Amino acid sequence: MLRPPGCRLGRGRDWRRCLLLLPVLVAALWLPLLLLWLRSQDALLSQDVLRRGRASRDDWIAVRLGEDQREYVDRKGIHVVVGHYLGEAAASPSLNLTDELVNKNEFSPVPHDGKDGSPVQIPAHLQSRMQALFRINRFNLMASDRIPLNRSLPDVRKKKCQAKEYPLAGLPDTSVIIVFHNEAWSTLLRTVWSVINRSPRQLLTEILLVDDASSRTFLQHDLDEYVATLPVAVRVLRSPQRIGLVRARLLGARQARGRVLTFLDAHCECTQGWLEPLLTRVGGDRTRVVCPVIDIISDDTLAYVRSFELHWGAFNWELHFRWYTMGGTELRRRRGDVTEPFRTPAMAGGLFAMDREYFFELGAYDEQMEIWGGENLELSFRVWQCGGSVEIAPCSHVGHLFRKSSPYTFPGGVGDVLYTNLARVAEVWMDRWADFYFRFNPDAAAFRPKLNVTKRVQLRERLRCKGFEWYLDNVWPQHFMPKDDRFFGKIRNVRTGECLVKPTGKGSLNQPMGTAMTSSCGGDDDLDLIRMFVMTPQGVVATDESVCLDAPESQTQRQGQRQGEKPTRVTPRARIMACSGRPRQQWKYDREEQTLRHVPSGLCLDSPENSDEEDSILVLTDCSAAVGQQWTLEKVPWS
Ligand SMILES: [Mn+2]
Repeated sequence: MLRPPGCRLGRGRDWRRCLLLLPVLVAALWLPLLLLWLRSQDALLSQDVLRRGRASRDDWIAVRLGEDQREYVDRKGIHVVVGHYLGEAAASPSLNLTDELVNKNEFSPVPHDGKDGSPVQIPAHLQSRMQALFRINRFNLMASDRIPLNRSLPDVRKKKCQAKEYPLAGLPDTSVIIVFHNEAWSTLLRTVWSVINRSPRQLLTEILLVDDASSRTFLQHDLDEYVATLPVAVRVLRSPQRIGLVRARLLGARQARGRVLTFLDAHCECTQGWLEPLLTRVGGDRTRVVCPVIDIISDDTLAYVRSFELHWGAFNWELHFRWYTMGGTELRRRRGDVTEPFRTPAMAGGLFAMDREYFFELGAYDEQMEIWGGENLELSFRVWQCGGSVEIAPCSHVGHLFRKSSPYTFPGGVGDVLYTNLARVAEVWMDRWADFYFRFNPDAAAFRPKLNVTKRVQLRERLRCKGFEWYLDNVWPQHFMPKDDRFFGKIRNVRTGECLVKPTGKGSLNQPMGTAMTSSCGGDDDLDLIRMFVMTPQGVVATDESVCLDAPESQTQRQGQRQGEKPTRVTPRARIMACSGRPRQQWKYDREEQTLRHVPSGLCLDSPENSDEEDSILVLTDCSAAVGQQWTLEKVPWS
């Protein structure tokens, strides 16, 4: 029996000693639990992941990576993989690559390579060849070519998901549509085989491979011959000219015979049970657009790595897609059942299932969108604002090969293509927030006068879609966009005349975070987003990328509670951190005193005079009349 030392019951007065030991015992039992709880709180906070980049989009996600991918792992085991375009010159796929190399299909599987999603080890003598081949598709082509097309994968689903029954009888069938452009043979056909092997045959009407004008020779006749041998109907649809992702998907969708369209990228691997949750949700309500959880296939080793489930998709002030920690209401709503799909403000875009008729009723895609980028936000806004919903089914896991850079060429230039697409999204769907976008993103604003969006605006009117404000209020209430109910502008310290800025440094996550600081405010016409903040009626001081003014709880509590004891030496520093919706990020602005008071601790945000050399670092001190504690909120017009 467990008994504290020196406490032996049954010996007269010793019961008193036992009683004294009781609190110690209780504390000892609770300590590990408390530590666990604190860690989980920390993990919650650090799950907000995002990255600012000139032109990045969906090719990134928060992941918990395996042993083999040390280079990505931070100390919490969480990180962000970011895909971004290279400059135009660097984006050329033929850079130093001969036609012979590019057109050679070197697929030659080694029986156990990549088994169960394990990483592929390339022998030392092949390393230089491996690096040469890497440039073709911007992933480890040699590793991919060594993995059998039907490799096994781990079942990464939660236990409850694995146990869940999906009666197939009432489910709609689907056409799987895969667009490719100069894809590698092994990744394209591993995608196809993973669909064939892991989808209930009666639900899989066909697989449509849409070739967006690939030039590689093995993707022509060889591919046609190969797919004819497959046990599922697979058709290759070809576009003679490069038409881009949107129009290629439309080409596939128009040919599709299944009731549901399921879009996949050409470098995916579907895991056990991926399809049933998607079709169950679309079958239950055809206005639901349903995405799987997107896991990671490493571009270095082709290892399959499970990613987080509790993220939802949204975007930043530049309209770049981002994953953020799921909103509190949605978290609470599904606390009872982790298998429950959750709603997401936006989808990453590559992988989703949607009722075919609903897809066309809702306006399919904006055909004026070129090549790639922005179409995911366009569809997300349209679905939500026009009466549907976008959700993620946590029991459906599909791996996607994330690259660090794009191997594709962008006819017309990367910037022009992306900004034109995003400008179309803003102009049609975002109402006053389009003005905000163009005002603060001059690169995109240059394309605004050239846009012709008449047809899409007519579509919006015909479908009687709701406004963007409705979307923000109802679909993404945790958003950090400016709005009439909140302050938007610069937060200036009276003593220094400097303004609060978003940290440029990345924390252990690839996210702007760090000590809260001030720096030059710039002129009145200075619209640098680094100095722009919103302050909501709930007292959240937030800026782009969903980061918030934050005060470390442990320090502020020490400061606040130990009054009467000898004063603590720690002066808490204010921080900018992932928005969490927790009280430690709650502030109150007093218009009279011009103070920014941290609600839980009652301390004031201060730019103190004598803090060594770093006098722009902000701290929390007892509220006084100090001029360093005075702040002005300077509104900046945004629409
Ligand atoms: Mn992709």
